[in-house]
Formats: sequence, C-alpha cells, structure tokens
Amino acid sequence: MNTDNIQMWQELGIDLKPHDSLLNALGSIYQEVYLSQKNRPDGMGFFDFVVGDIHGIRVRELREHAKNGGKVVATYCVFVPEELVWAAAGIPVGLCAGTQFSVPLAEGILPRNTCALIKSSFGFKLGRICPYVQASHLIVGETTCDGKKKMFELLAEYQPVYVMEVPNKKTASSRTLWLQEVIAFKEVIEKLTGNKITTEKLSEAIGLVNQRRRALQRLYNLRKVRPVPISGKDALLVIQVSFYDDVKRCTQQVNTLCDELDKRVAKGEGVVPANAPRVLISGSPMAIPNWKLHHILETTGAIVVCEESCTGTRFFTELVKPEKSLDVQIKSIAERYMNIHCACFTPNDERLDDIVNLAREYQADGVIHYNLQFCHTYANEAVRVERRLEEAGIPLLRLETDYSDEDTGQLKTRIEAFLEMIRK
Ligand code: BJ8
Repeated sequence: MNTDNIQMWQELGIDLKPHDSLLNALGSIYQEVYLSQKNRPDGMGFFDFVVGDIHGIRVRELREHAKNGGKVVATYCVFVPEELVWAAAGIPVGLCAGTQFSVPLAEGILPRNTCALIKSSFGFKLGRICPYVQASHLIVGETTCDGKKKMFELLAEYQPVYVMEVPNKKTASSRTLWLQEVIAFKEVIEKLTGNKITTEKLSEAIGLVNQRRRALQRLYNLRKVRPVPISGKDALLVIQVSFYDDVKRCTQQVNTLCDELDKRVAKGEGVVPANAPRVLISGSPMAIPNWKLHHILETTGAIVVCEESCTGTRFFTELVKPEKSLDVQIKSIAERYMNIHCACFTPNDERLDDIVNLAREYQADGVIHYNLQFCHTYANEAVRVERRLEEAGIPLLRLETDYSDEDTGQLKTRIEAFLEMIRK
C-alpha cells in the first residue's frame, strides 16, 4: 500500500481498517470482471490505471486544489449543473455509492427497505470510508426521490449539504422554478468558492463539459456497430470514471479510445461475434463498482450495447447551447438539464420514447429494465415501459436487484432464458 496514500487518508479522517477491506475487495472484483476480458482495447489502460488507484491519484489532485484555496463539490445526481462549479474554479465530483460494502452501516439508521444507492451513499459517510466524500467542501443533493431527500437531511448532520429543488413536472411554472434553482445554485457556488462566475468563465466551462459529452456520444455511436468494438462493461466504466475524473483529461482519453475503436470498426473487428444477442439496459444508474448485470450478461454470451440511464445516455445526450450573455447562458443550462428524462418526472413519456428509439438505433434484440430494489419511482414507471415496448414489438425483461451477490444465480437463470428467446 502506498504510504503517501495512507497519510492522506488519515488526514481525511478515513477509517483505515474497513477502507483497506473495501479496496482489497474492489481489487479482486476488478480482476474478475474487467481484467479477465479478452481482446480489450488498449485505450482502456487509462481507465484501469484510474480504478487501480481509485482513492489515490484523483483524491490527491482534489487535495492539492483545496490546499490552493479551491473547493470540491460532491454530487449524487446528473441534475446538478457541473458547469457552474467549473466556472467558479471549483471541482465537481460525482459520488459513486455502488457498493454493498457500505450498505449494512447505513441499515443501522435507515430503513432496510430503502434503495441500495441511498444506503450505500449514507454508509460511506457513516463509516468514513470514501475519501471523495471526506475531501468535499459541499455535498449537493436534489429533491428527485423521497428516499434521497430524507437521506440528505440526515447527511447534513455530518457535512455541509445543499439541496436543489428539482421539479416533478415539466410545465412552464416548473421550468421557471428550476431556472430559479439554477440561479440560486450559482449564488451558493460563488459564495462557497469566493469566485464570481463570469460570462467568459461560464462559456469556457460549458465548452469543456460539452466536449466531454461529445466524446461520450462518439463512444456510444461506436457501440451501434455490428460487431461491437468494445464491451458494455468497458463502456460503462468509461462513463463511471468520467463522473469524477478531470474533465479535460477524461475527454482526451475517451477520444483516444474512440480513435482505436474506429480502427477496429474499419477492420470489422468486434469483442463478440456479430450474432451475439444485443441488449439495451434501461433504468436505475449503476455507480462504481456496480458491474453486476453487465458481467452476468457478458459472461452469458450477450453484449450490452447501450444504457438508457444516468450512467449512460442521460449523462451526455443533450449539450448546453453556447450563448453570449450570462443570463442566457444560465437559461440555456437550465433548459438542458430539464431535458433529462428521469422517472422522478410525471408524466415522463419522453423516457418511453427514448427507450424505443435507442433500442432501434443500437439494433438491440431486447431490453432489460434494471430496477434497484425499493426504488418505487422506476418500478412503477416500468409498467408503462413494458406496455410501450410490447406495442413496439421489442422484448423486455424486468429485473429488480440490489448490490449484493445473493441473487446472482437467480438473475443468471432468468437472463439465460431471456437470451434464448431473443437469440437470432
Ligand atoms: S436524474 S435516476 S441520478 S435521481 S434508484 S436514489 S430514484 S430510489 S438515482 Fe437518479 Fe438523478 Fe434521476 Fe438520474 Fe431514488 Fe430510485 Fe434510489 Fe435513484
């Protein structure tokens, strides 16, 4: 173990013993899920390196930033407009919360029938095992679902938390409310960082984040090809890392990876045979190290070609329109974020359209609706997803699971039966 890292974690108040166990567990899962894959693109080397030192290099960069007077702003949802944080010379970090490891800690306080994402997030803070949480000056929550809203109240007992009000409808008055929320968030960030957000700074930040979105769009477009040049697991990892890595570096690495994939496509080279069943996953986000469903699918002969989720298309599909004055830039940011089709909205027909359109664009043979157990928002919306896909003639499998391994065998059986049905 790197002694510099240990010192840094101690300074951040990390509880070292469980933290060591977490890193050891992560190392073996990564070996099994990622490093055992054959024919991976060389460009994944960067992402392996980042995950290999997941609580080291990037945390050190955040600490350096803080030592120079900069602020770190942690988020849990793709609704928080990161452009405003970058424009105020802060660093936004998307927190992971994808591990079962921290769930039992949270269950000491939160009801067990709360979704794993919420319990994992809260458990990280309770157990002091996430250096990103410890290194952040402000955690930004949102009113997307009830469980999260209430968890943020409890989290605020441990660390400064600011909650953005995300409306539940997309009416004109909801849009006005959301615009006010974005303006209020700008003020919070300016106060936190001591930096005024100017038109120039915001324009630069919009450009940077849009470039990363374009790079991710490029990566996803390459997954539309048959045979697919990259595994679903690897593509998911790229998205997961882009939530917390430096925006410029990450963009460059994604583009380098895409250059390599372009060459694979030109040669007709894929990671699986052209006739492997192609699956689109739709639903709850999958934070590091939640690779469970992709791993089961891709070790059962299928290939995941797209994720309609916040760790997928919802993260990068829409760009922020570049504008010339601060007021219009802020409006443009608010508009872009209101186009995220999270199940917390009602009605949410746009998401149903997205799933059908994406399934066609990515030539998916079937869709898996992935629901984190106890997430009622996505579970209830799945009823309409099912009807819509039936009308469109697209096979669907609805799965509900958590972060534990207990149901792996059962999931595998259901997935095998589904693949048998959609195999051409
Ligand atoms: S924009 S999907 S990242 S809220 S799974 S915590 S909804 S009970 S994560 Fe999400 Fe933002 Fe929406 Fe995306 Fe609640 Fe459901 Fe848990 Fe969830």
